[in-house]
Amino acid sequence: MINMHPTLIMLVLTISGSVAVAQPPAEPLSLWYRQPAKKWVKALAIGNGRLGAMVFGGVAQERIQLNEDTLWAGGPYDPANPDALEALQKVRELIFAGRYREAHNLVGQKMMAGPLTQMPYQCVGDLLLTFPDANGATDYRRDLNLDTAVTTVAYTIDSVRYTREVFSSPVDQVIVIALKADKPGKVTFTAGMKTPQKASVTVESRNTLVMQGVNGGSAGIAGALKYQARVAVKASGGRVATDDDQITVTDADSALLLIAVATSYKSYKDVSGDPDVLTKETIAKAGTKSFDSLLKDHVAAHQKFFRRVTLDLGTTAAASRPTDERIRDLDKDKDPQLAALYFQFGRYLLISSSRPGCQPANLQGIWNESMGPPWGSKYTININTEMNYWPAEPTNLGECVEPLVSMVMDLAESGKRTAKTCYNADGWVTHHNTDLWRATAPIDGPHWGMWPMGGAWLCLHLWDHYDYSRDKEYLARVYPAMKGAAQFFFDTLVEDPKHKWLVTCPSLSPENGHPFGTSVCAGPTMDMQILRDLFANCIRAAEILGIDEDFRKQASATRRRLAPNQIGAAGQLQEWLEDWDMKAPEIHHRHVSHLYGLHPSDQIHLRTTPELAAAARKSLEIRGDEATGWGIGWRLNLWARLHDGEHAYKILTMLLRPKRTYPNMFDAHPPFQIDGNFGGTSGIAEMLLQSCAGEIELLPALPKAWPNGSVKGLRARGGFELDVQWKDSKLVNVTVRSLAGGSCRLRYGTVTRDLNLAKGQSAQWDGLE
Ligand code: FUC
Repeated sequence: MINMHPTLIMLVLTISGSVAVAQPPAEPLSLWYRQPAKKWVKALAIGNGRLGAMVFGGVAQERIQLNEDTLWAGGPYDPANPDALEALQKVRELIFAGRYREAHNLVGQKMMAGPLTQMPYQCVGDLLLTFPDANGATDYRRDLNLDTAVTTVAYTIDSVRYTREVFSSPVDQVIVIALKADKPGKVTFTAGMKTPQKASVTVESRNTLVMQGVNGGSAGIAGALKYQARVAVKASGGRVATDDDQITVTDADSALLLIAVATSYKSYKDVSGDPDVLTKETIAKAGTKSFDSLLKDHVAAHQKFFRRVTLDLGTTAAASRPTDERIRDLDKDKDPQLAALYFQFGRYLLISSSRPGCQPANLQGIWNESMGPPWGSKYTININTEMNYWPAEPTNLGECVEPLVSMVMDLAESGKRTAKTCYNADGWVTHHNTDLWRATAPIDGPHWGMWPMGGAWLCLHLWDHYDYSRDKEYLARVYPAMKGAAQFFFDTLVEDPKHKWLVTCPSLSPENGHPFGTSVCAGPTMDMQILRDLFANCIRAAEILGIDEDFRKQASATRRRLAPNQIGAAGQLQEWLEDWDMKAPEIHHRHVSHLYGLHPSDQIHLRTTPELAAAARKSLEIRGDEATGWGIGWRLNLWARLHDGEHAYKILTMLLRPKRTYPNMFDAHPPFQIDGNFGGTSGIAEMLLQSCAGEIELLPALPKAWPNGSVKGLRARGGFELDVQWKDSKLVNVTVRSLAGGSCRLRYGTVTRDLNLAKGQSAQWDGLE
């Protein structure tokens, strides 16, 4: 066989008059392919925040794999271990005596949650559409248009052009499938459903498939949810026939399918919802609308968020090739648009998995085909959930943080019980994971679970949402949760006998073992950094709200006594209280927890703390570039904060290669984990604009590979929106709009410009003195 470039094949076929190979879609912000997906990581993801699907695009059979974001295993439960409190003092003594392994064992025996694992996120099942005699398809293409959030499958059989459009509408709360052909009477298929859940499938009213079931139990916690998926089939022309559990449409001109899914979940304490009523109502309402009006409303709701940011990093011929080939050939082709596509895909995924009113994006967003997904597809809050939300504020998707904020408000309630039961402390605490039921006790085992900082880290996102919006009403609403997180540490920080600093104990530097046979220790660097942010943000919030003077004083006094960042013998930022870094068993560990201070925090910054920044750089070099998908995503953001555009670019390239990016652009931990996508999106934004350490810095880590380009609509702290344009690797112009009124300092290299803008006012700058 002659090895011909696809573009050449297209040309030959075009000239010969029969175009059998699909052309690229008109919209450049599209993922597209010339064959159906055989594997899940090749299928295309759609979602309205709550209701998700993976669309495979098969010709003989379409598989639409469905998810709903409250269909998790189990039911309301409280896993706090009542034995924990009794062991706490002894554990602390063992740690301060350097008897770490004994402390580890005691934590394992007395302090871990019951059950030891949390509940997994699970799938709804599949809608299967079977097309008889669908052989010999030509000109096949499936694509996902990021600008409209619609996925389309199109192919030709016997001169009939078939198209299938699928989207998940945030307006009408249904997944819409339109099946069309360009000749009348050509749409014939059978619709059926299957699921690994305990459920049955029946046909109702001659045109509706109904799957109803209950969720599974896990680790001894019984399933407490009912769920229902309802598929209404409407054919234009032709005939509709049913049997027990299938609907067959024959010789129709077109067909429209609406899918509604609901569970009985109302809150982490209340599972009294009625999925039967909910899905019926949803279908009845959506069923009154035409396909065109469903589509129009869906696209408008999506574009309201998506179109706020545009990114141009330049385009080459590679951009017209199918997405899987571009990822495969990244090292051969010059393809800057792939990075822009990845950036926008991350924004698309956040809009599709985290709309207001939904659950936050979990380890897989909302996309999961399994009953027992990796790590339960939960909320791992020692990095992964936070990383999911890194791009939200900077890439102008502040509304998408709302589900995370709601979850933190729940945790502030459920974590109160854990704080009292396990530590006899006021305030609230949550450890390294949580789930739909807002479980807050330490899980999995001491090495991973004995980390009381998850809630404190999440509070950074509560503050950031204020800092980017300057919405005081919102701040007043979330402030009690921030304060409660701080109060827990007032009651549980202890004095480290050697230095007399205040430290967490027991704790650990997430998942990284120190040289003494466990990770369990006192006062790891990351904890101290998180607490410095938590206390500082509480103080600022209380000042803005004009309340809680005594609490502010206490926060400030406690903050001053925290263990400081320390530089070790290798010139590195120490990960622990003692200089253990070079003796730790895994010096190339995926987590880079002690670099939290450099990113996402700005406690360590090239300009304000240059020595610590150099030490952080050293730590990063020692850790190395290779890591899991999210590990690479974090490194990308860190190199951008170190203003090393070339190194950041190298790391970004590692993220985009097939080893870390599946053909459908999902991040490969491996397996699929969505945090790497979001870390990548955030990292690209950080290369172009940073809003930290009191300034807005333009093009701080621009790599040589992107000499010309522009980005419009990025957000900065203080309620600013910026458009930045550059040419020959130099800033040409920046437009700053103030959405809240206020001052800011812009920086380009060594040059700064101070601005004071009224609400709604904008200004321009060319970066020159
Ligand atoms: C943390 C990480 C793993 C994985 C899991 C979900 O435990 O260390 O790599 O991402 O979360």
